[in-house]
This record gives sequence, structure tokens and C-alpha cells, in this order.
Amino acid sequence: MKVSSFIAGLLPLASLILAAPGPDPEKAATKKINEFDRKYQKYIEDTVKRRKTGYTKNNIRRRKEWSKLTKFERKAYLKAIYCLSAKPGITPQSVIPGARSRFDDFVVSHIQLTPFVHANGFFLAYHRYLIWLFETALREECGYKGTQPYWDWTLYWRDQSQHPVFDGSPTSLGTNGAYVPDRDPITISIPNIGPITFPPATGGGCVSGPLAFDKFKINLGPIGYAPQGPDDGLGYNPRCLTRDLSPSLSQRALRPRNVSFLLESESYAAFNVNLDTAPGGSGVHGGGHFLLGTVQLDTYASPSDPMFYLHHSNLDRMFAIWQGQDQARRTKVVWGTQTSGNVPPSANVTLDMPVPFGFVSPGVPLRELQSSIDGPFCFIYE
Ligand SMILES: [Cu+2]
Repeated sequence: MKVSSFIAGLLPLASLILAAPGPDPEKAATKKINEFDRKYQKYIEDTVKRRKTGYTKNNIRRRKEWSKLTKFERKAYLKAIYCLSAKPGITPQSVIPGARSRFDDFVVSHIQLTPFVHANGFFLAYHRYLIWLFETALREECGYKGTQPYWDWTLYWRDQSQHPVFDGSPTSLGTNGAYVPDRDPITISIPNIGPITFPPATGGGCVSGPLAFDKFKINLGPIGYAPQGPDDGLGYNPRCLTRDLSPSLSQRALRPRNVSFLLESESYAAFNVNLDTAPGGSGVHGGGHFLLGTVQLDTYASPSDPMFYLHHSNLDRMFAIWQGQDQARRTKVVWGTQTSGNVPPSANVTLDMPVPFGFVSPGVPLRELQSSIDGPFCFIYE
């Protein structure tokens, strides 16, 4: 047999081997995520089970994925959101003229502190406590009996519009925005990274369902991109909540591989960096904001959409799962400075430094915000 014909005879076999389905990397990543999750949950459950006083297994807040809530629980969450949006806030209008409600107080905290609580040493602690304060306000000021739900990005990572939280039913947080053709791209600027431009995606207009304009409106912003709202985005600018879901951004940033990559971070420094970067795609933090478009592209006023709290709860869940692999050590680590991307340069954070919260709370030492079951906190992500 001639060598050439021997090789030719092998070719169909070679293409068969190449086409044979290998292990699906996303499935393998999902398996790894589940292993990390089980270890974290076991650690937290075992620890609170031994407690006799303070926060115990009886009063720990059990946070669940939106789709795991009963219809009754989802409606109760919505009712509490409406309640917070209708309650007068504590933000002085002399400082932020557009703030109109208790819901807006939390948007204002984020607006005022954006340059000091992102891509830096306070990022995870600030957002962890902001969510806790928001959840506490829903419970104590609006009679909500449940906990802050989270959004597991990996359930519908190929197309987030399929997630029940976006199905527009009375038990959802509204839909994608209505499709608006011929829109301009939106360019945002991130300290130390520079401008990023987002082309229009699949929506862009007002959401419908429970957060439609007749039931819910947003008052502040835009701040993080042009054209800004009145008074540099701090003025009263009541309008409908918009979204612009991008399946391609979700596929790049929120695939299971990016999540397991994050959870595999060896150090706290790496974990922080990996929140916003991943091989071959964007990190999960920016990804979850950006794929929702419009309001979620406004770094400052992004808590105007309740989805902010579901996204950041899942991010905090990542932090809790990562810590839960080695809780004793991973609750004592610090990294980074006090300014976003260290622009302008600032001193490294320490455990004694107070994390700022603006009007919603006095500053709290970083040390107290490290563990999800100590200090002010006691919650588990189920
Ligand atoms: Cu933020």
C-alpha cells in the first residue's frame, strides 16, 4: 500500500475522532461549581448548628435563587419593592435633588460612593453590607418576611431572557426592554480601564410586567454616560425602567467556565481581579451588569433596577462560596486600595478602616464585614 493511500484511508477515522464529542467544558465547570457550593453550605450549616445564642440555625437568613421562590414569595418581594419606592427617604434633597424615596436612598449611596467602592479593597464588603441594609429595610420597614433573592447567571447563561425573573408575569421582575431600533451605542468610562462601548442589543425600551412605568419608575441618572440626566444625573428624572438584554455578552461573561474560574482563585487578590476578567471573556461582575444594558451600564445609578440586588447577591454568593472553602483564613484577608483601580492613588485598605455607606449607614470597620455569619451578618445562599 502506498503511503499516500494509507494516509487517505486514515482520514475518515481522523475526522471521526475530531468530531467525537469530548467532555462538555461547561458541564464540567458546573460540576466543579456544585462541589465548591456543597463545601461552603456544609461549613455554614455545621457552624451555625453549634451556636446556642445570637444568630443560630433558627434565625439565619436563607437566600434563594429567584426561580426557587414560590409564587407567593416572589409577589411578596415585589410588594416590598413597591413599598420601599413609595416611602419617603432620608437623603436631603439639598444634596441629591432627584432622590424621592427610601428605595432611592440606596441608589444614592451607590452614586456617591462609586469611585471609592469598586475595583478596590472595599468592593466586596461595601456591596455585601449594602444588600444586607436593603434586605433589612424591606423586612423592617415594609413587612417583608422573606430574604434577598439572587440570580444564578449560569442557569440561563446562553439566553438570560429565558430566566423566569424576566418572563414578564406577575411573579417576575419584568421583561427585557421593548425593542427600539436605530439606537446609538453607549460608551462608559471605567477608572484604570478606560472607555468601553456597548452596541445596541435586543431591547432598549421600557420593560413591561410588574416593573412597568405605571407601577414602578426610576428617578436618578444617567450619570455614567451621555446624555446625563438633569443636574449631572443627580436631578429628578422620573422615567420608565429600561433594559437591553444581550445574549452574546451573557455567553462571553456568564458561562459556567467563567464562574468556576473565579471560584478557583488561589488568593484574595486573584479573586478580586478575576471578578472583572476571565480568559476569553469578560468577568462575571461587569458581565452581569452589561448584559442587561441601559440602566445597568450606568455604573453609578445601577441600583435603580431591582435586578442590581439579585445580581450583586449572586456576586456576594460567589464571595461566600470562595470564602467557605477556607473560611478561617479567607475572612481575614485584605487587598487593594481605597480608590477604584487606584485612581487617584490611595493607601491600601486595612481591617480597621471604616467602609463608607453615605446616608444609609455610618461607616463600618472592614473587619466586621468579612464573614457572612459574623458581625452584623447571618445569611446563607441555598
Ligand atoms: Cu456597585
